[in-house]
Amino acid sequence: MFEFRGVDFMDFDSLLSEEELLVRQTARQFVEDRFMPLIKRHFRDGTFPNELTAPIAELGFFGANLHGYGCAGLTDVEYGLVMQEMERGDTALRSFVSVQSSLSMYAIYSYGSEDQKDRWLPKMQQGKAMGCFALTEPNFGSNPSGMLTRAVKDRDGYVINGEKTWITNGSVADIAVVWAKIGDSDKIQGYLVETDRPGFIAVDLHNKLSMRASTTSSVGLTNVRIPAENVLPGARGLKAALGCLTNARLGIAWGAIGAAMACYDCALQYTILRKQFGDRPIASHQLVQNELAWMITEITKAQFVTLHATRLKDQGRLSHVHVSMIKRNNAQMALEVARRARDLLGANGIIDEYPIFRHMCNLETVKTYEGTHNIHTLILGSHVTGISAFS
Ligand code: TGC
Ligand code: FAD
Repeated sequence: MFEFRGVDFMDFDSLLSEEELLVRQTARQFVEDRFMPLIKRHFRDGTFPNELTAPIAELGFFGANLHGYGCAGLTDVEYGLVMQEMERGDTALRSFVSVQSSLSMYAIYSYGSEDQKDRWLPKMQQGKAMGCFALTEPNFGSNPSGMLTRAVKDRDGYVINGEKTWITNGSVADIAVVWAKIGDSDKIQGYLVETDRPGFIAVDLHNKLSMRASTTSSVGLTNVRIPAENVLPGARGLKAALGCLTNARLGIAWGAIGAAMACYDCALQYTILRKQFGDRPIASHQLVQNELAWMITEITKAQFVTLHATRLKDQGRLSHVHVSMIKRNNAQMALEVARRARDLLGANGIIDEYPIFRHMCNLETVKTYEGTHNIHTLILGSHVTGISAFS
């Protein structure tokens, strides 16, 4: 309904290069022209617009900050700006791109053999093969080190048994990055499992009230045989899986800013137009201005800290604890912006003519996945005190 103009209170754009501004504009235009006309229907129907896979690939957004294998080789800031614009559209769109790029392709890129990279990365970049990242299990979410899935050495490969759940794009994927324990040991290893192998089944989870436009599946692995060359040679230990999460969490931090911008922008425009108590716009009331002032302050703080963190990553100086701080902060910030924006629209805040309630529902997931708010609190707490709350 409203045209999105971007949110820049403190000349944030002056910190971006011409190339970064161009990448953001390209992503923004794509979301505006191709995605926004579709999202309301897909959110209602609980479906993802799969026809956008090819255009997303053509724009170079899959694996955009990886180098070689046909990937665009964007900087981390450019990639972050793409994530921001995708989630300004909907979290499902950002998840679609980031599970493919930051989790699945990144796992192959960082831990795969040259053969694995040559086989999968060009196809994934072109959107001709989709990936998923299967870590979470029904009884092991925040604590993946307890996972029950096992890969047992067979003559010429491995046999995998286990169950994974809440897997984004599980039923869409051609290739699954599956994390499993080796034999009887507690050692974790990453494996590539083609989803057409006998014994692999993905069943979609329906009736979600959040992320309705995202495909989320449970994955069963029953005696799934894979050859030895499907082991991701560098993906040893939970640390390897956590490395992928660090990579994706940075994109989530950028994405949350996009969702917050969409909610703020909508609430600002609405409160200026909406009149109550005579001819005064509701934006003229002090209590309403208090909400808008809070939102623009929090969005602006998040923009600057996230940009700084991402420049540190480009320089190889970002730690996973820094990433925990901004994922935790930005997800919570965006959720709170969405809740306050929803309130400012009154009854109109609860219908899908406006994007706010949809973002608000999605952001409940953003607060939970890729490490819950509590888990990131404890990662930070452990770092600053030197005392782990996990053990
Ligand atoms: P812990 O002993 O703390 O760590 C084991 C080793 O890993 C290192 N490490 C990390 N390395 C890179 N990145 C990170 N984020 C890391 N966190 C820890 C650590 O230094 C250690 O190294 P070393 O050399 O000393 O061995 O491991 P723990 O078992 O105690 O677990 C810690 C905990 C709870 C923080 C971790 O398990 C965790 O982050 N849990 C949250 C689980 C999670 O985030 N799951 C996400 C699933 S994927 C998903 O949600 C996708 S949604 C995507 C979408 O749709 O967009
Ligand atoms: P739990 O771990 O059971 O946590 C429940 C509550 O207990 C939370 O509030 C948590 O913070 C709290 N809690 C747990 N332990 C502690 C503690 N030690 N101290 C304090 N509080 C604690 N996973 C994948 O592997 N791949 C995917 O692609 C993927 N996509 C997802 C998509 C969606 C839409 C959703 C909702 C989830 C997805 N997930 C995926 C799973 C996600 O990563 C997990 O849901 C998340 O890690 C939390 O695990 P859990 O849901 O089992 O919650």
